[in-house]
Amino acid sequence: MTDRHRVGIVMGSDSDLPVMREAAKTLEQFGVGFEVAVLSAHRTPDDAVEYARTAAGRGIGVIIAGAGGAAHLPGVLAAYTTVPVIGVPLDAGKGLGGVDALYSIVQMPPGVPVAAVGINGARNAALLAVAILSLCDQHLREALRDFRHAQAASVRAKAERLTAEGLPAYVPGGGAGNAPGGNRRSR
Ligand code: RP5
Repeated sequence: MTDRHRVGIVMGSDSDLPVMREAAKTLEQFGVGFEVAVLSAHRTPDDAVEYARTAAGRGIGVIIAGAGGAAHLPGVLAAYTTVPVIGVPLDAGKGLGGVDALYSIVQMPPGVPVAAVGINGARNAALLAVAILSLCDQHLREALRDFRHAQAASVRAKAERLTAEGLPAYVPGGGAGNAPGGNRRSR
């Protein structure tokens, strides 16, 4: 990680951490510094406003804000800063499966935009943050390009193995030796 915190990862509850930590892991992969905070638009509104007002002064270039339910956090943060905000709609597990949060985040009225990724899309939010920061950072731009090349190579390798082994023998992710759930990942 770099010494500077360039991304603010914010979430409405610590119960959002299992999903939002994917954003942190992805930023670590690119060596992008970040800070993490739990703030709620409803439960700690003053703290959320203070966070947004002071973000630019701390050198934060992008805010990733995850929230579930009636997810107002990304919009409230965006209202108090011109730092770009990427909203991550979360499936809080007790509402409408994340569609509630998706609609809350993606349907910002004109004037104060929030970029929205898919439900639980914390990794994509981080990749988008890297892309935004890379506009003014050649090193990061090259790292993002290398990541895309490596990702493409990984997909091609799987396609080649599928062709070589045939459909009945092919096991996504490489077979039984993988960690649980590993065969679902294509990254
Ligand atoms: C939202 O309410 C949070 O972002 C979280 O996704 C959801 C549930 O929060 P907890 O009741 O688990 O604290 O504000």
